[in-house]
Amino acid sequence: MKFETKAIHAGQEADKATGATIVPIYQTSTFTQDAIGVHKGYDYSRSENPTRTALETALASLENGNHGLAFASGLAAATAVLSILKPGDQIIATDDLYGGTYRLFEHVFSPLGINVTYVDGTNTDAFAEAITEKAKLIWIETPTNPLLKLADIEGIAAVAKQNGLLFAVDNTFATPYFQQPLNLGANIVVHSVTKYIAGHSDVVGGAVIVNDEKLHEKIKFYQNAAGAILGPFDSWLTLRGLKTLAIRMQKHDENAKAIAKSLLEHPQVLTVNYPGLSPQYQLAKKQMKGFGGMISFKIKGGYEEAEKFVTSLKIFSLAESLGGVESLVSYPAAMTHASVPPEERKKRGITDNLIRLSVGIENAEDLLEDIEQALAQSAQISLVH
Ligand code: P1T
Repeated sequence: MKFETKAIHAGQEADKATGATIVPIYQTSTFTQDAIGVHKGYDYSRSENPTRTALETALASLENGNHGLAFASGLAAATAVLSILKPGDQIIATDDLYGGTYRLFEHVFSPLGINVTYVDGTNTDAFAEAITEKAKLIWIETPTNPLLKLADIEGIAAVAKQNGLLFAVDNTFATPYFQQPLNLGANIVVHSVTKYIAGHSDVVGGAVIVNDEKLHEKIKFYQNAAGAILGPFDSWLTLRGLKTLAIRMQKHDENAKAIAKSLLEHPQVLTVNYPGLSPQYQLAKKQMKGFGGMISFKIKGGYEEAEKFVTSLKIFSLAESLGGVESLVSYPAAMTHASVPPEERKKRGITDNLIRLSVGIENAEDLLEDIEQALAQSAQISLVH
């Protein structure tokens, strides 16, 4: 089966009990047993729930993996992966990351003795150079949040393999429609399903997809033992969103291409970060089937110009998150990456004039017009300065 068909059918057979064509929301905490320990495969919804199983099966299928696990958020999914580490272990991670992932590394796992070394993810050799005898896991985002930098998945997978490390890829920005890290040698794929996978800004959820049986067993054990599972209704909403992932991603991609191009040509814009216009374009072409719907750019000026731009937009909402059908704008320094200390932000290029767009699937001309008028408003501030 091809991607579009799997998104609609994998794990989503007609309901065995009733024939319901669409997977029902099994809104139940527990399952009645015929005798002690005799049941129909489900006993308690933290351990397993049929609606969640359908989603987990579908996600595994789309990432070309053997096993999927769904969690209460993207960060809960990341936590479940990190649970396989022990005090003293080292993680090597890309230095451009979602601020919440950085916070999880620095303020939850680092105090437990799990240390993270950050490297420039665009430089594959940097991963090899950072490895100590304590290294256990390489963790990357590609494209990264918020600077849309790329890391070479195949190259880093080779480094991980040579050194006996596990390799996890947060595939939230690209989605399996555009990039399939397990096919390129990664061991673990992580998602914030809150974003493109669910796609309608109405669910917070996460997922982990793996091939290896033992790894699956460990993470599934943690899922049940720690309990941050995705509930039945959120699993169902995510399944519903997933059915249109392919067609949504095509439109996100088409709209973002048009917007990135127009930003690049605009005198009020200094730089544009977008895989399709990046110095890493060849790598993007090699490992991605499309560039996605995310763009970040530096506006001429500083905080005031950026603020004027984000508050002048009429169609784009000023909001955290990304990947929904509606366009969003965010200001990383004070929103998604506020948990990264100011000096670290500066070092990493998350400056006061950086703006991030999650380009939705509205009409491209409407979006271009909206950006044009907001840039004109921002230019007025520059004139005053
Ligand atoms: O919000 P949550 O579902 O827990 O997912 C965390 C997460 C993980 N990985 C990436 C790449 C992410 O972008 C996120 C969440 N990001 C935002 C909320 C944001 O606006 O960037």
